[in-house]
Amino acid sequence: MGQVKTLGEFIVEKQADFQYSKGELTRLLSDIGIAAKIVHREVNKAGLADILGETGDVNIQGENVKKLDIYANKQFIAALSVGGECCAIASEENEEVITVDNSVSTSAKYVVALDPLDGSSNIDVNVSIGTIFSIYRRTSLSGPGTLEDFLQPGTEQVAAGYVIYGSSTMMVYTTGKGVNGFTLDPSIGEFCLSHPNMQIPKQGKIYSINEGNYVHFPDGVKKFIKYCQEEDAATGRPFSSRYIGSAVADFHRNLIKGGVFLYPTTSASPKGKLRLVYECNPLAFIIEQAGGKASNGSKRIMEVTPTSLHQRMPLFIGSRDMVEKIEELLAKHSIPAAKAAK
Ligand code: AHM
Ligand code: MG
Repeated sequence: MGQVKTLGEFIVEKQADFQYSKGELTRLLSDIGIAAKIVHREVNKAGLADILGETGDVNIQGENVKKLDIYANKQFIAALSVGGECCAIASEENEEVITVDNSVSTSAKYVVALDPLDGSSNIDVNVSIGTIFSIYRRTSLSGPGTLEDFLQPGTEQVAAGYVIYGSSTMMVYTTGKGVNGFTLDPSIGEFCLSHPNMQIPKQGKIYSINEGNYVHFPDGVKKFIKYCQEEDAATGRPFSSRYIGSAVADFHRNLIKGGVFLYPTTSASPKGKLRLVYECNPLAFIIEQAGGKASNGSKRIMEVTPTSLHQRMPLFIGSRDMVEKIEELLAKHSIPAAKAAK
């Protein structure tokens, strides 16, 4: 076996890639790694402890909050607040931006947006869940960060990543120079580089969508589903349908094997379900760095300027050829606004 490279070693090594880097991003990523290990520990014993189950509270999205969501939220906020590199945090669990206001962080350059524990419907049933994060350089000049710091298009992301709490726990991230994956070795408590330079196949054979919503999908999406189910030797169709219902887990599988994840508009979620700032954008940054594509159906996800923190967006993300096929079918079968209004 070759030499093991830990996440800490890797991050420090890569610091040299950034001119003028003073190590702030290095510390920020390390802090996220530490919080991820703590959340991993709790997720792994969730079935044993009284931590499992719903608190009865409803979060700002109107969904029931599970206890582990709250636990994970606290851990990430604590890790990012004490590190001194982050001047504001935005979380799916908090309606407002959390400003980090202490003597160290008034000079902090970065803001972090995150979904501390995504895949809430899978927490209670021992199915993979994840954390998603996105790091921006602040646009405000000094003091605690502001809402505006988070309303930057995804193209401005400095780093983004996710942690998947699956059959093993992994952290996958990018700083805009490719994508690398680290698997947690619980025996030594370290994330170890296991998936260097991850690349998604240009054409995949998996499509991931909650097909129960079929009747509510736009026609272009319905056509794409039928396209995936047709027989065609040249493209290897029919494709496989795989849907876990945790965006991180569906994304991670498709990143490795090739495939596409779709969360279109539905009548229940007319603007899509996933959140632009801390779900769509970080995954979009990763997929592009891995050679794939992320679209809202007509536009590159990372070029959409957010107008609010918890804004939702349709998401089509994965292998390049598959996302382009969806865009083509949506363009062909969408009803022009004027005609639809009649
Ligand atoms: P959450 O933030 O409440 O966990 O919701 C996001 C999740 C994603 O992980 C997943 O892709 C999607 O919701 C599944 O939604 P659905 O149950 O409608 O298929
Ligand atoms: Mg979520």
